[in-house]
Amino acid sequence: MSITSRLSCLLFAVSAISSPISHRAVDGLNTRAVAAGKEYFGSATDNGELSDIPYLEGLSNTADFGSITPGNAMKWDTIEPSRGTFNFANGDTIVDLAEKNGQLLRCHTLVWHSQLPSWVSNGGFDNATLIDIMVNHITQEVTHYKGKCYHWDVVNEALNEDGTYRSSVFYDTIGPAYLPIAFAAAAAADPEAKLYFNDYNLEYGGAKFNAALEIVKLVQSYGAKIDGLGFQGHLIVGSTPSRSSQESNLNKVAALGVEAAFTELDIRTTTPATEAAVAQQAKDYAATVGACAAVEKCVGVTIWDYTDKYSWIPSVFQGQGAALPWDENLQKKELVYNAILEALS
Ligand code: 9MR
Repeated sequence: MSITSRLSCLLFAVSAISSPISHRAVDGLNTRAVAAGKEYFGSATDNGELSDIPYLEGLSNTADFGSITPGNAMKWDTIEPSRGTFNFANGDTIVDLAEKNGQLLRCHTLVWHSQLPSWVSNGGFDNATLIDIMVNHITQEVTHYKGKCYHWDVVNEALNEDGTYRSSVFYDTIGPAYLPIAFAAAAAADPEAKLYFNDYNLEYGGAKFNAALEIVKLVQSYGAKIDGLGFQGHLIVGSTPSRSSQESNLNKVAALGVEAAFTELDIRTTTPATEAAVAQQAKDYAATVGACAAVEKCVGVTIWDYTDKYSWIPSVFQGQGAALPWDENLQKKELVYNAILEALS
């Protein structure tokens, strides 16, 4: 343990002893993040998990989580499964939970090629009609959640790995203008929400990251509001970029006058995880969270659920997982958890 972290532990212990019990600060990921000048440390969640009471208790612990993100409840296939029919029930459940717990909400996501109903992707709409459909979807959803969403992931995963635009019904029909049109519609429906473009594999720098910076500039050039770039942060143990290179990426975002956040952080490994892998994972979490802590414009970190029990990884990457700071039995991985705490100090 470093001298500074020993000092802060000592100071915490002293202040805990000298404070009346009712005012004793509880140390956790979110309280540390806020003490470090960040806006929150958060977790994704999903409706099906909320009946798991021990899970729910952990998620609702605001010492660790000051923000939650619906993993699926606000996606197009859930919200508007057929044209003009809106189903806000699952999203409302997550909103109510955040309100009850006093947590912020990162709302996710309005325009994405995936989890998009086929009436949109295969509708054969012309440019003007698809713009109407997209703007209507955004307007209805953002208006429904007006005042509830601290952040909105307005457009998700618009890029290929080489930095070209991903083919999707939106890009193929409307062209790159679908991005500023989407951001303008979201801003009109809720001027207070912070609006993000969100994508994965931006953490490595390079072509995809540079293209994400160009998207920020594109939206700005249309005069539409964009507030932030979301780094999803689906990383790999042992291949996570260094803290300094992640800091340099975050500084490039800040130079465009917008903020940044890690929006879906998890760091996967081969399962079962070896002791060496967990030790490396702790360092990789520290590199990423530490980079955010060091750059003022990085406002917060969200992990993509907090426990391996509900991680998406094993279903998509066979033989991979153990990506989160809590294990499948909802037990904290002390090494990883403490490394994040320390990175926030
Ligand atoms: O966590 C989500 C999982 O439950 C869904 O099955 C999956 C379907 O695509 O989406 C997951 O969340 C994704 C997020 O919305 C966007 N970035 C990648 C995430 C992991 O797939």
